[in-house]
Amino acid sequence: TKSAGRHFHRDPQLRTPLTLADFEAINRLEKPLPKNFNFAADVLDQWSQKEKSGERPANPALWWVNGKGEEVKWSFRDLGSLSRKAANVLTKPCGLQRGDRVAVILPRIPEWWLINVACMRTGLVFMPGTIQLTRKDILYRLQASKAKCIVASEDVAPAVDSIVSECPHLKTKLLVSPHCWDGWLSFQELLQSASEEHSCVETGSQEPMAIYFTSGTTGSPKMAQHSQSSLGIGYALCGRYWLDLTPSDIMWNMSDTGWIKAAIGSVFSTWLRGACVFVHRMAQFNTDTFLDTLTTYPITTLCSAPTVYRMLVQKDLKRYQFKSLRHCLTGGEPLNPEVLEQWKAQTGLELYEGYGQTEVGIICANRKGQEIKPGSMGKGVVPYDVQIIDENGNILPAGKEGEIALRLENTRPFCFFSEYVDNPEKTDATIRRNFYVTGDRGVMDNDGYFWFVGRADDVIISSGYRIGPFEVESALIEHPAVVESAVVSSPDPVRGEVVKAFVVLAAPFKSSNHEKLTAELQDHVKNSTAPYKYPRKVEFVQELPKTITGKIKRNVLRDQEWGRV
Ligand code: BCO
Repeated sequence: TKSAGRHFHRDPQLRTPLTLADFEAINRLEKPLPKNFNFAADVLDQWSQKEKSGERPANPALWWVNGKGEEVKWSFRDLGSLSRKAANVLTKPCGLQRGDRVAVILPRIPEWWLINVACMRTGLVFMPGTIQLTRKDILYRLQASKAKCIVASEDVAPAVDSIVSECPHLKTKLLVSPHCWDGWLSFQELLQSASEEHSCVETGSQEPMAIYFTSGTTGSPKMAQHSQSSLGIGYALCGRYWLDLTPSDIMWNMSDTGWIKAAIGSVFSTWLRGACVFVHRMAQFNTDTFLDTLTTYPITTLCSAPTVYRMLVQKDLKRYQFKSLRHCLTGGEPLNPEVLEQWKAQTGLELYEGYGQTEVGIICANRKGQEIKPGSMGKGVVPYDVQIIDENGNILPAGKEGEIALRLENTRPFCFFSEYVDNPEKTDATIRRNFYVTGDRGVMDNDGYFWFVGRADDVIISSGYRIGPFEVESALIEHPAVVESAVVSSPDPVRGEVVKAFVVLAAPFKSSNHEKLTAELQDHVKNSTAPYKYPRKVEFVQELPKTITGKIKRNVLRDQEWGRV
């Protein structure tokens, strides 16, 4: 039944539902994209129906633990009713309207999933951010996006309060906490009294759904915008062939809520397949907690960054019995073949690496059942036509190194990001002739497997984080000891690569104790911008290599670090 305006009453029994087979066919480009699509109504509510009719096994939709004895288990039906209440919180007391942007900075707590689904139900644009963000990072995000609302936990609420006067577009602050704070609406309180009746918005397939901030070589992070279908339909085949999920599976993807990896592994792929999303709160990463969790809970499928596996294989894994674990995945940075071999030797399980980007999702993956070539990131995934190209957009033959690119037909693939918001130049710069260029270099072998070589630009990939050197240099220059700096990647046995800063000191600091000054600069960066970006290595130099026009040659320093000179 149609109600006022563009809102429909989405009773899943009254409309012909799209099936998982339909979503897969759309990904294979065998079926057109539907005009309208809403993940909450078209996927989650359908699983809720299947749960009710006994067509889905009794497996929670969300299973959250905090390691301190607290646990939350929601069925799809629970998720449905709670997210409808949350949707009413966002539209009524928060006064938000379809298309408004909402910054969501929460740790791994169940409310993050509720707010995410509530944004889908109301057509709000969800903008997740890690709780490592500092006041300066949050200010930039709120100003650049003109967000109308911020949903935050106590971890970042003081930082938000310190900059809120500089954000004229921000109307509402919603706090997720058992406590009340001055100037903030309380999510928990409002949720309790909210109605369960909510009509899901009929969103267009191409309507914006989420914005992810992503770092580049220059400037502040860009806003990569995704549509309802790029995230909501685009991972159907990934969930089947890479993650190998069924409704009986329990998937633990450890990624922080701020990254697209959380969307892929802890929302869209997993729920498209009707599997259970498992979450551990784990405020601070710890290998013992990690391994205990795998032995305690019947987790069948695990996804974590290669850095985590590098840390885990240093333990005696034979002491642990992962009773239910059957499928392990990794991505976000390159996996070294030795770690794959060690993990397999100690656990008997393969490690299936995938490769992707915030902008376009999963590009290459090792499909379950396909031969794994250790060190390779697998083959291109449907519907992408992955190629290695040169600087003029010509396809290079197997064995030749070049840029990893996706061939474009007449239209932009629906699973692509739609644009960098307010930045047409940067959006256009991703296209070279009829290719989308990833900015990564690689090689394809004769069997169609892709091998990662490195970034084509100055971006640093450390522990799975994408770090822009400019962001770290901008933080360093704020310190009085720093005249100028150059930030590059440097090899690291555990984190793959780390951030290294070459720093030219101001005269009064030249004779300072270097060890103390290093620690001071590291703390300074951690306070200025998200701490994961801090330079784990610092070297003080007299001058930086420059071009005749005065531009710092980061590549010279990077080559020096990687022994390429
Ligand atoms: O290692 P340190 O102790 O020296 O420094 C750590 C923290 O202690 C510190 N820190 C955090 N909060 C702080 C703070 N310092 C001061 N004040 C605070 N409030 O900062 C450093 C943060 O580093 P970290 O996050 O790497 O921490 P940790 O504990 O070593 O974690 C290790 C990993 C592996 C668990 C973590 O690095 C990680 O989660 N990496 C994966 C990132 C990821 O998910 N990437 C995927 C991106 S999406 C994508 O790639 C697209 C694919 C399709």
